Amino acid sequence: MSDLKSKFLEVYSVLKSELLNDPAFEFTDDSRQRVERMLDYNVPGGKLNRGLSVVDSYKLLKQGKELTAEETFLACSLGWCIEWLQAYFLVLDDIMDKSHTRRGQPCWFRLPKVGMIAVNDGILLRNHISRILKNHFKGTPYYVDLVDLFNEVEFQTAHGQMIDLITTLVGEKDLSKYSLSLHRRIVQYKTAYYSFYLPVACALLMSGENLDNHVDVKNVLVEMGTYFQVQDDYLDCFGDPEVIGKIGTDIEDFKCSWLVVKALELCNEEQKKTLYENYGKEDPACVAKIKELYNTLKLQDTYLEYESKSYEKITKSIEAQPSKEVQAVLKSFLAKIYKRQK
Ligand code: DMA
Ligand code: MG
Ligand code: MG
Ligand code: MG
Repeated sequence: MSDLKSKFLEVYSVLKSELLNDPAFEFTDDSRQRVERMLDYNVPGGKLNRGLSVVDSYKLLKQGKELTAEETFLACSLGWCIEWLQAYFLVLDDIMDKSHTRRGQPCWFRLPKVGMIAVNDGILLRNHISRILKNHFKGTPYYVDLVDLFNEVEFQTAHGQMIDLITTLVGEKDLSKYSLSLHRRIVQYKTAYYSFYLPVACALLMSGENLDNHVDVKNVLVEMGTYFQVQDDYLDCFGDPEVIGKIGTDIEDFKCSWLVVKALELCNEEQKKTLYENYGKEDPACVAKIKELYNTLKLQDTYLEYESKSYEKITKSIEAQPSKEVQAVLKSFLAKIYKRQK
Protein backbone atom coordinates (compact mmCIF):
# COMPACT_ATOMS: atom_id res chain seq x y z
CA MET A 1 0.00 0.00 0.00
CA SER A 2 1.27 3.50 -0.79
CA ASP A 3 2.25 5.83 2.07
CA LEU A 4 -0.53 8.18 1.08
CA LYS A 5 -3.15 5.47 1.20
CA SER A 6 -2.06 4.21 4.62
CA LYS A 7 -2.01 7.79 5.94
CA PHE A 8 -5.46 8.28 4.44
CA LEU A 9 -6.78 5.17 6.19
CA GLU A 10 -5.30 6.35 9.51
CA VAL A 11 -7.34 9.53 9.17
CA TYR A 12 -10.46 7.40 8.64
CA SER A 13 -9.90 5.81 12.05
CA VAL A 14 -9.52 9.22 13.69
CA LEU A 15 -12.68 10.62 12.06
CA LYS A 16 -14.65 7.50 12.84
CA SER A 17 -13.67 7.52 16.47
CA GLU A 18 -14.68 11.19 16.79
CA LEU A 19 -18.09 10.41 15.31
CA LEU A 20 -18.53 7.43 17.64
CA ASN A 21 -17.83 9.67 20.60
CA ASP A 22 -19.86 12.65 19.45
CA PRO A 23 -21.03 14.42 22.60
CA ALA A 24 -24.27 15.47 20.87
CA PHE A 25 -25.57 11.90 21.20
CA GLU A 26 -25.48 9.61 24.24
CA PHE A 27 -24.16 6.44 22.65
CA THR A 28 -24.76 3.08 24.30
CA ASP A 29 -22.32 0.29 23.50
CA ASP A 30 -24.93 -1.22 21.18
CA SER A 31 -25.66 1.92 19.22
CA ARG A 32 -21.97 2.75 18.94
CA GLN A 33 -21.18 -0.71 17.61
CA ARG A 34 -24.07 -0.46 15.14
CA VAL A 35 -22.78 2.82 13.69
CA GLU A 36 -19.21 1.53 13.59
CA ARG A 37 -20.28 -1.57 11.68
CA MET A 38 -22.33 0.54 9.27
CA LEU A 39 -19.37 2.84 8.61
CA ASP A 40 -16.84 0.04 8.15
CA TYR A 41 -19.21 -1.73 5.77
CA ASN A 42 -20.03 1.26 3.60
CA VAL A 43 -17.36 3.95 3.75
CA PRO A 44 -13.79 2.67 3.24
CA GLY A 45 -14.20 -0.35 0.91
CA GLY A 46 -14.07 1.33 -2.52
CA LYS A 47 -11.21 2.41 -4.74
CA LEU A 48 -10.95 5.65 -2.70
CA ASN A 49 -10.06 7.53 -5.89
CA ARG A 50 -12.28 10.49 -5.10
CA GLY A 51 -10.94 10.90 -1.59
CA LEU A 52 -7.28 10.42 -2.46
CA SER A 53 -7.67 12.91 -5.31
CA VAL A 54 -8.24 15.74 -2.86
CA VAL A 55 -4.82 15.12 -1.35
CA ASP A 56 -3.14 14.60 -4.74
CA SER A 57 -4.73 17.73 -6.15
CA TYR A 58 -3.85 19.85 -3.14
CA LYS A 59 -0.21 18.72 -3.41
CA LEU A 60 -0.10 19.60 -7.10
CA LEU A 61 -1.63 23.00 -6.40
CA LYS A 62 1.12 23.57 -3.84
CA GLN A 63 3.61 22.84 -6.64
CA GLY A 64 4.93 19.73 -4.94
CA LYS A 65 5.92 21.50 -1.70
CA GLU A 66 5.83 19.15 1.30
CA LEU A 67 2.53 19.37 3.16
CA THR A 68 2.57 20.01 6.89
CA ALA A 69 1.04 17.32 9.11
CA GLU A 70 -1.95 19.62 9.65
CA GLU A 71 -2.45 20.19 5.91
CA THR A 72 -2.24 16.48 5.21
CA PHE A 73 -4.79 15.75 7.91
CA LEU A 74 -7.20 18.39 6.59
CA ALA A 75 -6.85 17.30 2.95
CA CYS A 76 -7.43 13.68 3.98
CA SER A 77 -10.47 14.71 6.04
CA LEU A 78 -12.01 16.47 3.05
CA GLY A 79 -11.24 13.40 0.97
CA TRP A 80 -13.12 11.32 3.52
CA CYS A 81 -16.08 13.73 3.42
CA ILE A 82 -16.37 12.86 -0.29
CA GLU A 83 -16.11 9.14 0.46
CA TRP A 84 -18.85 9.61 3.08
CA LEU A 85 -20.99 11.42 0.52
CA GLN A 86 -20.41 8.60 -1.94
CA ALA A 87 -21.36 5.99 0.72
CA TYR A 88 -24.55 7.95 1.45
CA PHE A 89 -25.57 8.03 -2.20
CA LEU A 90 -24.63 4.40 -2.84
CA VAL A 91 -26.52 2.97 0.14
CA LEU A 92 -29.67 4.64 -1.18
CA ASP A 93 -28.86 4.05 -4.88
CA ASP A 94 -28.61 0.29 -4.30
CA ILE A 95 -32.07 0.21 -2.73
CA MET A 96 -33.61 2.20 -5.59
CA ASP A 97 -31.73 0.23 -8.29
CA LYS A 98 -32.59 -3.09 -6.59
CA SER A 99 -28.92 -4.02 -6.75
CA HIS A 100 -27.44 -7.16 -5.21
CA THR A 101 -23.76 -6.57 -4.64
CA ARG A 102 -21.46 -3.61 -4.16
CA ARG A 103 -17.68 -3.67 -3.71
CA GLY A 104 -17.71 -7.46 -3.73
CA GLN A 105 -20.21 -7.91 -0.89
CA PRO A 106 -24.00 -7.87 -0.57
CA CYS A 107 -25.50 -4.37 -0.72
CA TRP A 108 -25.95 -3.03 2.81
CA PHE A 109 -29.76 -3.09 2.66
CA ARG A 110 -29.64 -6.78 1.65
CA LEU A 111 -28.31 -7.78 5.08
CA PRO A 112 -31.13 -9.38 7.11
CA LYS A 113 -30.55 -7.13 10.13
CA VAL A 114 -30.46 -3.97 8.01
CA GLY A 115 -33.22 -3.86 5.38
CA MET A 116 -34.92 -0.47 5.25
CA ILE A 117 -32.97 0.78 8.28
CA ALA A 118 -30.47 1.48 5.51
CA VAL A 119 -32.54 4.55 4.60
CA ASN A 120 -31.79 6.08 7.98
CA ASP A 121 -28.18 4.96 7.72
CA GLY A 122 -27.98 7.03 4.54
CA ILE A 123 -29.26 10.04 6.47
CA LEU A 124 -26.70 9.40 9.22
CA LEU A 125 -23.88 9.23 6.67
CA ARG A 126 -24.94 12.59 5.26
CA ASN A 127 -25.02 14.10 8.72
CA HIS A 128 -21.55 12.80 9.50
CA ILE A 129 -20.16 15.03 6.75
CA SER A 130 -21.49 18.12 8.48
CA ARG A 131 -20.03 16.92 11.79
CA ILE A 132 -16.58 16.37 10.24
CA LEU A 133 -16.63 19.78 8.56
CA LYS A 134 -17.70 21.45 11.79
CA ASN A 135 -15.10 19.63 13.92
CA HIS A 136 -12.15 20.38 11.69
CA PHE A 137 -12.91 23.35 9.45
CA LYS A 138 -15.08 25.68 11.50
CA GLY A 139 -12.14 27.99 12.20
CA THR A 140 -10.88 28.20 8.60
CA PRO A 141 -11.59 31.16 6.28
CA TYR A 142 -13.12 28.79 3.73
CA TYR A 143 -15.57 27.01 6.06
CA VAL A 144 -18.70 28.69 4.69
CA ASP A 145 -17.62 27.98 1.10
CA LEU A 146 -16.96 24.36 1.96
CA VAL A 147 -20.37 23.82 3.53
CA ASP A 148 -21.96 25.58 0.58
CA LEU A 149 -20.01 23.43 -1.88
CA PHE A 150 -21.13 20.18 -0.29
CA ASN A 151 -24.73 21.41 -0.22
CA GLU A 152 -24.65 22.46 -3.88
CA VAL A 153 -23.10 19.22 -5.05
CA GLU A 154 -25.53 17.13 -3.02
CA PHE A 155 -28.39 19.12 -4.58
CA GLN A 156 -27.10 18.41 -8.08
CA THR A 157 -26.52 14.73 -7.40
CA ALA A 158 -29.96 14.19 -5.87
CA HIS A 159 -31.55 15.81 -8.91
CA GLY A 160 -29.45 13.63 -11.21
CA GLN A 161 -30.66 10.58 -9.32
CA MET A 162 -34.22 11.82 -9.65
CA ILE A 163 -34.07 12.14 -13.44
CA ASP A 164 -32.25 8.79 -13.65
CA LEU A 165 -35.11 7.20 -11.72
CA ILE A 166 -38.20 8.90 -13.14
CA THR A 167 -37.29 7.90 -16.70
CA THR A 168 -37.76 4.28 -15.58
CA LEU A 169 -41.18 4.65 -13.93
CA VAL A 170 -43.65 1.88 -14.68
CA GLY A 171 -46.28 3.20 -17.08
CA GLU A 172 -43.83 5.68 -18.51
CA LYS A 173 -41.31 3.25 -19.90
CA ASP A 174 -40.72 4.64 -23.35
CA LEU A 175 -37.47 3.97 -25.19
CA SER A 176 -38.28 6.62 -27.78
CA LYS A 177 -37.41 9.36 -25.28
CA TYR A 178 -33.90 7.93 -24.64
CA SER A 179 -31.25 10.02 -26.37
CA LEU A 180 -27.64 11.03 -25.95
CA SER A 181 -28.71 14.45 -24.68
CA LEU A 182 -30.96 12.95 -21.97
CA HIS A 183 -28.15 10.57 -21.03
CA ARG A 184 -25.72 13.46 -20.77
CA ARG A 185 -28.07 15.44 -18.57
CA ILE A 186 -28.56 12.51 -16.19
CA VAL A 187 -24.90 11.59 -15.83
CA GLN A 188 -23.62 15.13 -15.44
CA TYR A 189 -25.87 15.64 -12.47
CA LYS A 190 -25.80 12.21 -10.85
CA THR A 191 -22.08 11.51 -11.23
CA ALA A 192 -19.84 14.23 -12.63
CA TYR A 193 -20.23 16.94 -10.01
CA TYR A 194 -19.66 14.84 -6.93
CA SER A 195 -17.09 12.45 -8.42
CA PHE A 196 -14.93 14.88 -10.37
CA TYR A 197 -15.64 18.51 -9.63
CA LEU A 198 -16.01 18.10 -5.86
CA PRO A 199 -12.51 16.68 -5.08
CA VAL A 200 -10.77 19.42 -7.08
CA ALA A 201 -13.06 22.13 -5.70
CA CYS A 202 -12.16 21.00 -2.16
CA ALA A 203 -8.45 21.23 -2.97
CA LEU A 204 -8.94 24.68 -4.55
CA LEU A 205 -10.76 25.98 -1.47
CA MET A 206 -8.02 24.65 0.81
CA SER A 207 -5.50 26.52 -1.36
CA GLY A 208 -7.39 29.76 -0.77
CA GLU A 209 -8.86 29.95 -4.28
CA ASN A 210 -12.24 31.42 -5.19
CA LEU A 211 -14.27 28.80 -7.08
CA ASP A 212 -15.92 31.46 -9.26
CA ASN A 213 -12.54 31.90 -10.96
CA HIS A 214 -12.36 28.25 -12.01
CA VAL A 215 -15.38 27.68 -14.20
CA ASP A 216 -13.19 26.29 -17.02
CA VAL A 217 -11.74 23.70 -14.68
CA LYS A 218 -15.24 22.72 -13.68
CA ASN A 219 -16.24 22.25 -17.32
CA VAL A 220 -13.32 19.92 -18.01
CA LEU A 221 -14.09 17.92 -14.88
CA VAL A 222 -17.75 17.59 -15.84
CA GLU A 223 -16.59 16.30 -19.23
CA MET A 224 -14.39 13.75 -17.49
CA GLY A 225 -17.22 12.75 -15.18
CA THR A 226 -19.46 12.13 -18.17
CA TYR A 227 -16.81 9.90 -19.69
CA PHE A 228 -16.49 8.09 -16.34
CA GLN A 229 -20.22 7.34 -16.19
CA VAL A 230 -20.21 6.05 -19.79
CA GLN A 231 -17.53 3.62 -18.56
CA ASP A 232 -19.78 2.71 -15.62
CA ASP A 233 -22.67 2.02 -18.00
CA TYR A 234 -20.43 -0.08 -20.23
CA LEU A 235 -19.03 -2.08 -17.31
CA ASP A 236 -22.55 -2.67 -15.96
CA CYS A 237 -23.08 -4.97 -18.96
CA PHE A 238 -19.60 -5.95 -20.16
CA GLY A 239 -17.49 -5.71 -17.00
CA ASP A 240 -16.47 -8.71 -14.92
CA PRO A 241 -18.56 -8.68 -11.69
CA GLU A 242 -15.56 -10.19 -9.87
CA VAL A 243 -13.49 -7.18 -10.87
CA ILE A 244 -16.05 -4.37 -10.60
CA GLY A 245 -17.52 -5.83 -7.38
CA LYS A 246 -21.11 -5.36 -8.49
CA ILE A 247 -23.63 -7.19 -10.66
CA GLY A 248 -25.18 -5.03 -13.38
CA THR A 249 -28.90 -4.20 -13.24
CA ASP A 250 -29.24 -1.46 -15.87
CA ILE A 251 -31.05 -3.62 -18.44
CA GLU A 252 -33.55 -4.97 -15.89
CA ASP A 253 -34.02 -1.46 -14.46
CA PHE A 254 -34.81 0.14 -17.84
CA LYS A 255 -31.97 2.62 -17.30
CA CYS A 256 -31.11 5.32 -19.80
CA SER A 257 -27.68 3.74 -20.17
CA TRP A 258 -25.17 4.85 -22.81
CA LEU A 259 -25.40 1.33 -24.27
CA VAL A 260 -29.14 1.40 -24.91
CA VAL A 261 -28.90 4.90 -26.37
CA LYS A 262 -26.19 3.71 -28.80
CA ALA A 263 -28.17 0.55 -29.60
CA LEU A 264 -31.18 2.70 -30.50
CA GLU A 265 -28.99 4.77 -32.81
CA LEU A 266 -27.49 1.77 -34.58
CA CYS A 267 -30.36 -0.74 -34.82
CA ASN A 268 -32.59 -1.60 -37.80
CA GLU A 269 -36.38 -1.88 -37.47
CA GLU A 270 -36.35 -5.54 -36.49
CA GLN A 271 -33.65 -5.02 -33.87
CA LYS A 272 -35.58 -2.05 -32.55
CA LYS A 273 -38.52 -4.35 -31.96
CA THR A 274 -36.28 -6.68 -29.94
CA LEU A 275 -35.13 -3.72 -27.85
CA TYR A 276 -38.67 -2.50 -27.19
CA GLU A 277 -39.91 -5.97 -26.28
CA ASN A 278 -37.10 -7.03 -23.98
CA TYR A 279 -35.54 -3.95 -22.36
CA GLY A 280 -36.50 -3.33 -18.74
CA LYS A 281 -37.69 -6.85 -17.92
CA GLU A 282 -36.53 -8.94 -14.96
CA ASP A 283 -36.72 -12.18 -16.98
CA PRO A 284 -33.13 -13.43 -17.59
CA ALA A 285 -34.14 -14.57 -21.09
CA CYS A 286 -35.07 -10.97 -21.99
CA VAL A 287 -31.80 -9.68 -20.53
CA ALA A 288 -29.90 -12.26 -22.58
CA LYS A 289 -31.64 -11.09 -25.77
CA ILE A 290 -30.59 -7.51 -25.09
CA LYS A 291 -26.98 -8.54 -24.47
CA GLU A 292 -27.00 -10.60 -27.65
CA LEU A 293 -28.24 -7.60 -29.59
CA TYR A 294 -25.52 -5.40 -28.06
CA ASN A 295 -23.00 -7.94 -29.34
CA THR A 296 -24.56 -8.09 -32.80
CA LEU A 297 -24.41 -4.29 -32.98
CA LYS A 298 -20.72 -4.47 -31.93
CA LEU A 299 -21.24 -1.99 -29.12
CA GLN A 300 -17.88 -2.99 -27.66
CA ASP A 301 -16.20 -1.48 -30.74
CA THR A 302 -18.39 1.64 -30.57
CA TYR A 303 -17.30 2.00 -26.96
CA LEU A 304 -13.57 1.64 -27.72
CA GLU A 305 -13.92 4.34 -30.31
CA TYR A 306 -15.81 6.58 -27.86
CA GLU A 307 -13.06 6.02 -25.26
CA SER A 308 -10.20 7.14 -27.48
CA LYS A 309 -12.17 10.08 -28.91
CA SER A 310 -13.12 11.34 -25.43
CA TYR A 311 -9.57 10.91 -24.22
CA GLU A 312 -8.28 13.05 -27.05
CA LYS A 313 -10.94 15.69 -26.57
CA ILE A 314 -10.42 15.92 -22.81
CA THR A 315 -6.63 16.04 -23.22
CA LYS A 316 -7.03 18.99 -25.59
CA SER A 317 -9.22 20.89 -23.11
CA ILE A 318 -6.70 20.20 -20.36
CA GLU A 319 -3.86 21.54 -22.45
CA ALA A 320 -5.85 24.71 -23.05
CA GLN A 321 -5.81 25.48 -19.30
CA PRO A 322 -3.53 28.41 -18.48
CA SER A 323 -2.15 27.08 -15.20
CA LYS A 324 0.45 24.28 -15.32
CA GLU A 325 -0.54 23.16 -11.80
CA VAL A 326 -4.18 22.86 -12.80
CA GLN A 327 -3.15 20.95 -15.93
CA ALA A 328 -1.23 18.51 -13.75
CA VAL A 329 -4.25 18.00 -11.47
CA LEU A 330 -6.54 17.29 -14.42
CA LYS A 331 -4.06 15.01 -16.18
CA SER A 332 -3.54 12.90 -13.08
CA PHE A 333 -7.33 12.48 -12.83
CA LEU A 334 -7.66 11.42 -16.45
CA ALA A 335 -4.78 8.94 -16.15
CA LYS A 336 -6.56 7.27 -13.21
CA ILE A 337 -9.69 6.48 -15.21
CA TYR A 338 -8.56 5.98 -18.81
CA LYS A 339 -9.37 2.41 -19.94
CA ARG A 340 -10.39 1.42 -16.43
CA GLN A 341 -11.73 -2.10 -15.88
CA LYS A 342 -13.24 -1.34 -12.48
C1 DMA B 1 -24.58 6.16 -9.70
O1 DMA B 1 -25.32 5.68 -10.74
C2 DMA B 1 -24.88 7.49 -9.18
C3 DMA B 1 -24.89 7.77 -7.85
C4 DMA B 1 -25.15 9.13 -7.38
C5 DMA B 1 -24.67 6.73 -6.81
P1 DMA B 1 -25.39 4.08 -10.89
O2 DMA B 1 -26.64 3.57 -10.29
O3 DMA B 1 -25.11 3.73 -12.32
O4 DMA B 1 -24.16 3.58 -10.00
P2 DMA B 1 -23.79 2.05 -9.75
O5 DMA B 1 -23.57 1.44 -11.11
O6 DMA B 1 -22.51 2.11 -8.95
O7 DMA B 1 -24.94 1.46 -9.00
MG1 MG C 1 -26.92 1.85 -9.07
MG1 MG D 1 -28.51 4.40 -9.89
MG1 MG E 1 -24.08 1.96 -13.00
